[in-house]
Order: sequence, then structure tokens, then C-alpha cells
Amino acid sequence: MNGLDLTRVKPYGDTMNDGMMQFSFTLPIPCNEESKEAAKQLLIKMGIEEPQVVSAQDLGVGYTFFIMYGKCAHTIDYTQIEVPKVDSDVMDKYQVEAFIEEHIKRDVVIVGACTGTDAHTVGIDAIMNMKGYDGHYGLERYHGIKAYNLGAQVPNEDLVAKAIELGADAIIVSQIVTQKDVHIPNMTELIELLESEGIREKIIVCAGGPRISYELAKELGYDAGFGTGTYAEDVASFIVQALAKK
Ligand code: B12
Repeated sequence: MNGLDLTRVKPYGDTMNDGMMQFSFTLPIPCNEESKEAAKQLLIKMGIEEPQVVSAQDLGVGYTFFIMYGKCAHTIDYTQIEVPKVDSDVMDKYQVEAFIEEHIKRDVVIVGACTGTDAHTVGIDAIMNMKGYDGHYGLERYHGIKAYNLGAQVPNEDLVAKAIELGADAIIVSQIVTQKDVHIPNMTELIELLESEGIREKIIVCAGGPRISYELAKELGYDAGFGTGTYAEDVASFIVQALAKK
């Protein structure tokens, strides 16, 4: 990769290994020379060399928004990075449809919702709605998939009841709000409910959202987790391949 030493990677700005980084943050102090100095000292404490204030904007009521540059002195050994991730092959919509026809030979039933108190519908819609997201059709458009989108603020009990009623092969859950870790007990409750109904092992359970990693989902008892930039085909590929292995 560019003749780089991958054991000592650092940020690139203008010239290789210059370590340049950009920061943006707000300090709850007025915009003046003292607050600019405070912002520089903060970056120095963070291990950043030669901090520069590029922009300091008075946000009113004693707050200042900073954009700063500085040099990162640290490096990272890229050769040692390991990230647990979904181990299925990502197929496109048409390959998923062909896979279902060849290996599953019946419709795959997927029930999805944004659960708990979370009101964000856009993520689950992006995955499930007919028109999809960013030029990638949603699950409702897939031949061989029967997709039921229950919407947002759906209690786990209702999701489980619907999954049982429809004989779902997979449940997919969206969690967008993660403030104060509200998603953790909510996601855990779903798994506990499925276990108490005795159906956890029969159903594939996936979670998604901007702060949901594969690792976190696995830790909480899910089969897989999907983060930002996910498309319907990512989760569909995982579900149909997992189903074929069952
Ligand atoms: C739109 C929006 C709203 C709208 C939602 C409208 C709607 N119908 O959905 C409204 C105004 C209602 C709203 C309300 C709130 N919001 Co809001 N909202 C947003 C915003 C701006 C965009 C979210 C969005 O639509 N993204 C676009 C979609 C396509 O992206 P996505 O959700 O990440 O989904 C993708 C992936 O994550 C993944 N994915 C998501 N779900 C799933 C599920 C599965 C199964 C799979 C496979 C993949 C997957 O695939 C999708 C496509 O790639 C974000 C900020 C941001 N820029 O992200 C804040 C944000 C999510 N909101 C936030 C907050 C705090 C709130 C409120 C609590 C504010 C308040 N104090 O009232 C309330 C929540 C109320 C509630 N009970 O939930 C915070 C959450 C912070 C946190 N870490 O928890 C954010 C990040 C803003 C912020 N920076 O503070 N919000």
C-alpha cells in the first residue's frame, strides 16, 4: 500500500506522515483570546503537537465552537488490527433472489421494527421499504422475501408476537438512539423474550444502527449487527445464507 510502513501508520494531511488532523468541538466559555488558548492547551493534553485555531465562532450565551488543526504524534500498527464482522458473502438483490430459489425454495419471512422508545424510522425504512436507500432497493422489493415493517416505537413484546404469528425466519431490529446506553436493556429484552418463548434458536435475529457493531450485537445474543452504510442486500445476504445453514 504506497510503500508505507503499515506497522506505523499516522494521519496524512499534505505530506506523508505529517500527522495532520482536524478537530471540531464546542467549549462552554466565551469566544476570546483566553478561550482560544484554552482550546490549544486542550489539544496539547490530547497529545496533539502545534495546535492551531483555524476558526473560533461565538455561539452566543458564553459558548464557542472551534475548528482546529494539529499534528498527531502517535502511530498505529495496522497489521495488528482485527475487527469481528459478518462472515457471509454479500450478494446483490438478484443473487439473493436466486439463492432463495435454489437453496431455500420458499418465501423467507422477515419482520422488522425500530423498537423500544426509539422513534427513528428512517434506518429501518432504508433497509425494508420498497424504494430502499441510496439506489439500493429495500427488502419489500425482493422476490422470495416477505418483509413486514412494523415501524418505530414498537415494544419487544409486539415484535415477538408478530414474528410468531407470521412464522418469521428472521427478526431485524433498528436502534438509533444510544444515549445513556438505552439500547442495551432494550436489545437484551428482545433476546430474553425469544428465549422465554423457546424460539430464539429457530429465528435469525439481526440488529442495525449507526452505533451498532457486529461485535456488540453478538455480545447481546444477536446473530449479526450492521452499522452505517448498510444496504438491504447486506442483511438479506446474511439472513439467507444463515437460513440455508440451519
Ligand atoms: C431524522 C432524525 C430524527 C427525526 C426522526 C424522524 C424519523 N421518522 O425517523 C426526529 C426529529 C423525530 C428525531 C428525534 C430524536 N432524535 Co434524532 N436524529 C435524526 C438524524 C438527524 C438523522 C437520522 C437518520 O434518519 N439517518 C439516516 C438513516 C438512513 O441512517 P441510519 O439511521 O444510521 O440507518 C442506516 C444504518 O445505521 C443502518 N441501519 C439502521 N437501522 C438498521 C436496522 C437493521 C436491521 C439493519 C440491517 C441496518 C440498520 O442502515 C441504514 C442505512 O444505511 C440523526 C442525526 C444523524 N445525522 O444521524 C439524529 C439523532 C439520531 N437523533 C438523536 C436524538 C438524541 C433524538 C431525540 C432523543 C432528540 C430529543 N431530545 O428529543 C429524539 C428521539 C425521540 C425518540 N423517542 O426516539 C441523536 C441520537 C444520539 C444518540 N447517540 O443516541 C442523533 C444522532 C442526533 C445527535 N447528534 O444528537 N430525530
